[in-house]
Amino acid sequence: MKAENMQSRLKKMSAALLLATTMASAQAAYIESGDASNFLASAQLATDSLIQGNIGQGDEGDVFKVVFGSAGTLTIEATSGQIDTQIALFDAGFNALIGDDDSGSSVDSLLSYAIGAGTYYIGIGDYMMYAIDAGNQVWFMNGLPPAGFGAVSRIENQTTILTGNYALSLSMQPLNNAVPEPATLGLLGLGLLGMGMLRRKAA
Ligand SMILES: [Ca+2]
Ligand SMILES: [Ca+2]
Ligand SMILES: [Ca+2]
Repeated sequence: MKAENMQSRLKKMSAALLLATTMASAQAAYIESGDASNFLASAQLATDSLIQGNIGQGDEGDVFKVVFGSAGTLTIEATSGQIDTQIALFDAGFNALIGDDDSGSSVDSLLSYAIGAGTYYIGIGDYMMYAIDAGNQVWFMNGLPPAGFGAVSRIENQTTILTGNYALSLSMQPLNNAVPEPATLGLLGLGLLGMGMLRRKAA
């Protein structure tokens, strides 16, 4: 092999290696499309457990629709470094479940909530964020909503806001449903049956 050829091959190999490394380190994310609505009914469907968006001037907040295939403890962590994040979780019926302002690092938000499988909505904006229900009651999106708070129509910022990018990281604990799937149960059942047969033979 000519030295020239060898060099060109090495170049190609290192380029391929670089690409592979980049692909492995780049986490998939759902990127806010334009400006996500602050109304729950017109929320953007986020298809990844990492959501990246932006709060611009005049942006009342962003709501994302997320769908979970199994039950578990959902943890939502907001990180920004630019805005003072405030987040809240809503169920499929638009009921407010829980919100958080500053439980994360610095003024970032962090919350955990036990959920069932299904559709949920996550709202985020810059402090101070309020959820407004169909009866025009307002809930400051921190802690649990007051009793009797109805279905939420929108989230809204009611002061001058900071602007900037944010990331929402969603994680479920357990990651997969802890209940064994039917196929696993079937195999387990066969194994137990086999053990029973072996015992009978030995007797
Ligand atoms: Ca936005
Ligand atoms: Ca928005
Ligand atoms: Ca905050």
